[in-house]
Amino acid sequence: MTATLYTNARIVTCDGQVSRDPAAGALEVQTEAGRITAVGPDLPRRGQKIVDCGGRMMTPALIDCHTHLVFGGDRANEFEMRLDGVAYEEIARQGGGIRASMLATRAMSVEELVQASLPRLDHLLAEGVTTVEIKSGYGLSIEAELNMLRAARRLGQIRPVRVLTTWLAAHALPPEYAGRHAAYIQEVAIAGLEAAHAEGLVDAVDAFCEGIAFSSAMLEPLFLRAQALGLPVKIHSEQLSHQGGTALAARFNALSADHLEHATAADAALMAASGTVATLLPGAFYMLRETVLPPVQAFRDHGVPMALSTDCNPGTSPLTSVLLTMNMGATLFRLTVAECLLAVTANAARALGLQGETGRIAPGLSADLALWNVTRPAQLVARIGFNPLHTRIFQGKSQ
Ligand code: DI6
Ligand code: FE
Repeated sequence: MTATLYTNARIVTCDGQVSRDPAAGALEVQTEAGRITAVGPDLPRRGQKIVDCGGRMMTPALIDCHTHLVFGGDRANEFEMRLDGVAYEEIARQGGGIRASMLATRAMSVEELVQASLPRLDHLLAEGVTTVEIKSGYGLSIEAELNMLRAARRLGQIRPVRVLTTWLAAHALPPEYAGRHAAYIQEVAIAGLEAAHAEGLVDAVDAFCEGIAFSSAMLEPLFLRAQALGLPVKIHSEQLSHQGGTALAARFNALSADHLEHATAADAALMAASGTVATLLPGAFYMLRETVLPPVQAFRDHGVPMALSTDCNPGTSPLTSVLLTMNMGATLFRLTVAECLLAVTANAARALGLQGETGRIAPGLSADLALWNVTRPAQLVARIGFNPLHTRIFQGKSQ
C-alpha cells in the first residue's frame, strides 16, 4: 500500500500547543494503511501519493463525545411550553421530557431507530466528525435500551464513522418503577448492563445524577457493577443543581463528568486527581436559557481538560453541529479558540478513552483528519451556521 503525503497545509496538530497561526507548508503529514505515520517539516519523498492541500487548514477530525443521537419522535411541543414559561423540571414532573421520548423510542424497531437517527448522524459527518459517542437512555426497559445500542452500532456499520456506545439506562425512572429507584437500578440498569455487555454493546456506562433523576447514593451500585465488568464510567452531573455526582464519578476514575454548570472548585480538584475530563454542553445551557456558568476558570486552574459536545437530544439540546458547539463554547462559556478546538479533538478523545487512537495529528494514531476552507482556527470558531469543511478523512480514506 502506498503512503499519502499531505503537503501545503496549515496543520494544527492538537498535540501539545494549538498553533494560533499555522504557516502553510511548515508541517506535513504522512499516512499509510489508515494510520498517521509521520508528522514534520520537509518529510522525505519516497514515492508517496502527494496531496497538495492548497494552503488550507488541517486539524484532527472532530469528535462528538456526548450524544443521545438515537431516539424516536421529537419534543418541539415542549420547546413551545418552555417559551410559555414552563420550566424543564416541571415538564419532566408532568410526564414530558425524557419519558415522552421513551414512549416514542419504545414504539420503534431497531431499523426504524436507525432510519430516524441517520439524518442527525449525517449532519455531524458533514462537519468533519469521524467519532461519535451515542448513549442509550430513552428505552428505560432492558429490551428498549438494548435496541437503542443495537441501532447505534448499526449506524457505525453503515456510515464511515467510529461509534462508541454508552449504557445510560439510569437516565430517568420509567412510570412502571415510580418511587422505586433502587429496584429500577437493580432490575433494569444493572441487569440490562450485563445483557448489553454480553452482547458487546457497551463501551462505557453513564448516569444522570440530578434531583429529577438519581442521587449519587442510588448510582453507586451501578458504578460498582460497571467497574466489576471492567467498563469505564461517565456521569451527567451538577447540570441543574449540585448533587455530588461529580465526586462519585471521580471516585470511580470516570472518563468524564458532563454538564457541570453547578460544579465547584472542589469538584474540579477531585476531577484533576482522577483524570476526569470536564465535558461542557453549551447547547443544553443555551436551550434551557441557564444563567449559572460552569466553573471554567477552576478547571483551568486545576488542569482539568475540557471537552465540548453537542449533547444532541430531543429535549434540551436538539443540536447536530459541533462547529456551532465550538462557537457556543467560546461565546457562552468564554473558552479561548485554542480551548474550543482541543475540546472537540484531543480532549474529546480523552473523554472517550481514545487518546491513543484519535483526536490528534501524531504518528501512530488513526488517520482521522479534516481539511477546511479556512486558514486559522479562529475562523472555524467565529462563524455561525457556516460549514467550511473541504475534506473529511476517516482512517486514511477521504470522503
Ligand atoms: N441531561 C440532558 O441534558 C439530557 N439528558 C440529561 O441527562 C436531556 C434529555 C432530555 O431532556 O431528553
Ligand atoms: Fe446528555
